Amino acid sequence: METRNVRFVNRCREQFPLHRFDRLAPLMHDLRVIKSKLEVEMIKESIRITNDGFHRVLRFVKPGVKEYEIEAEMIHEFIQQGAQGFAFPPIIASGKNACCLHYNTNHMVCQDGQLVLLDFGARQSNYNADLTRTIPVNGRYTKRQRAVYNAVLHVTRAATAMLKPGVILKEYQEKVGKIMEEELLKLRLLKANEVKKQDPEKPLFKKYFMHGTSHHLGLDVHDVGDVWRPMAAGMVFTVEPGIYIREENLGVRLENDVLITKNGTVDLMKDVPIEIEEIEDLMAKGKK
Ligand SMILES: [Mn+2]
Repeated sequence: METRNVRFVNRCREQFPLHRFDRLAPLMHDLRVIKSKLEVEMIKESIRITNDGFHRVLRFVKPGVKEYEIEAEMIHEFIQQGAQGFAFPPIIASGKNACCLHYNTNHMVCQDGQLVLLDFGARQSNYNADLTRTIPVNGRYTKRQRAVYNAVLHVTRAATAMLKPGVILKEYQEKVGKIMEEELLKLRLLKANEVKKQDPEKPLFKKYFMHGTSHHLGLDVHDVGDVWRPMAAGMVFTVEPGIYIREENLGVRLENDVLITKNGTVDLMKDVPIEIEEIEDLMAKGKK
């Protein structure tokens, strides 16, 4: 069937036979992956508002709050600051809900002793932030939660350091998998002898870390961009490893947004608390 678009293209070709016709999308995608200075400023502003929302949540969370009440705290901060709203439907996942990757019904009660995973971001001027933090409902991480959290934090930092001009996203993803594998061995979630004989096409770490580490960020949260195009200065990526242990009703993910430059990676979320001590301190202050 001849669609409206095809009719339009044919008419253009007839009327302007000497013009060159190309698809616009690939050209736009190419332009969109490299952010201008102003675009980076817009992303930073969305991140700043997102960080304010996170601080508000740190003061608010305690046993008995509902996931949707946390969502309401976030949107209150965003709208109050003139943002357009959420960059995407936020994930507020307490306890085992964190193991369900796209959980966003946000209807459960946060229980004492659980973690709550927060994956959210503000959008303003059409540019998005994409943040994930995993915080303890009662303000203190347990020993096990700490161990898993710090494993994820280690992978986040190692992965961030790997992002630089020339790197191919697909190859980077494989290297991140190796680092995650080491962490899962240390946590005794994987056994060394089983890892040794694993099928390289189906590495065992995927049981606990089953999604990609990074995506482009910009006008879309999952912004356009060719995954085979080498990284270049001006690209903005998320870094978001996670460990999800269904047997323990425990899931931790951390996510920062970073800018690639000629002289290394700039963590656009360096001001957003991520260390366990910072988060526990801020949560304790909020209770006073
Ligand atoms: Mn993301």
